Amino acid sequence: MAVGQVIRSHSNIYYVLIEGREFECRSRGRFRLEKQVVLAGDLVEVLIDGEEGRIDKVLPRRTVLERPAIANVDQAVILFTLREPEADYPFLDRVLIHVERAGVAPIILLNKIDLLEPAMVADFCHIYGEQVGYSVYPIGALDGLGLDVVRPLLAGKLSVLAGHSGVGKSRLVRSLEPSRQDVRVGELSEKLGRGKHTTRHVELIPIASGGLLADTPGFTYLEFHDLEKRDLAEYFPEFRRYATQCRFDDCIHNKEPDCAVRAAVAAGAIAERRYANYTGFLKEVEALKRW
Ligand SMILES: Nc1nc2c(ncn2[C@@H]2O[C@H](COP(=O)(O)OP(=O)(O)O)[C@@H](O)[C@H]2O)c(=O)[nH]1
Ligand SMILES: [Mg+2]
Ligand SMILES: [Zn+2]
Repeated sequence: MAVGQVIRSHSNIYYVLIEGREFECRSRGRFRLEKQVVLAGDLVEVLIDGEEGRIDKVLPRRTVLERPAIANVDQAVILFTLREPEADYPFLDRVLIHVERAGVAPIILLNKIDLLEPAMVADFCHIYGEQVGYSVYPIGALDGLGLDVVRPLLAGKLSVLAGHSGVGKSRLVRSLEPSRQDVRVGELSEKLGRGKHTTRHVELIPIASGGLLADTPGFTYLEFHDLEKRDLAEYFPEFRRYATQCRFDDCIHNKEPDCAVRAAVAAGAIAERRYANYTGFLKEVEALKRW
């Protein structure tokens, strides 16, 4: 019996990576009866027979991400651009909340720095790195800029790529793993199939320098289900140190008097755009509650 990780599946065949080798596996018949789902990223016990195998057991999942459906994701690598395509800060802040709620650690890669003035890069790193406290790395996936810093962050981990269509996710995969020129760049494949019964194809790509990468459509239409208004601020880490100084203990930093978070926004210690997204999300949470 060996333990491996499911890296993709195709009509009841699961491709399982065991010590760097790929095995074609079927799941035990009983799984289908029990409606047990095997996800990409699942750690599984496999009975090997030559090049093939049978999945006997799915090991407990550390994390489960829905949309895209992947188990045991260690981190989300969020690609963001300021040009081509233009910055979409509400989307970035939304994805950050989504991955944090799934218990997945985010890393932000500011891509296409070849198109940016250094001051724009510095400004972005200042807000999301220093003020908010995330790990932010400026890169250029096309020319391989900054990728030597990124490689060690991926080694030994299952990372899911997130970001709008066109930000360079597929280009990054190809730059990190040149053997995968079959990964299509510059295609709007992510726009296809919404609302239809097309299965979203999930594939985990092994990177020679270590780690698995999922370049998978998803992270769209993220809503704040099961989130309380008072809990939203938890996902804005830069609010924390000010929130303790608000006049009211249950301040949600919206319209309350003597709110230290709003004062910090006015003083420039919290980015206005982050705060604007926060209040926008508050309204969404409220609207969902009315249902
Ligand atoms: N200038 C520039 N273009 C890039 C960079 N990275 C990716 N691109 C281009 O951006 C376009 C979209 O890239 P792609 O990887 O398909 O984006 P995806 O939709 O996120 O997978 C392609 O034309 C890429 O060549 C970069 O660092 N600089
Ligand atoms: Mg792509
Ligand atoms: Zn407050």
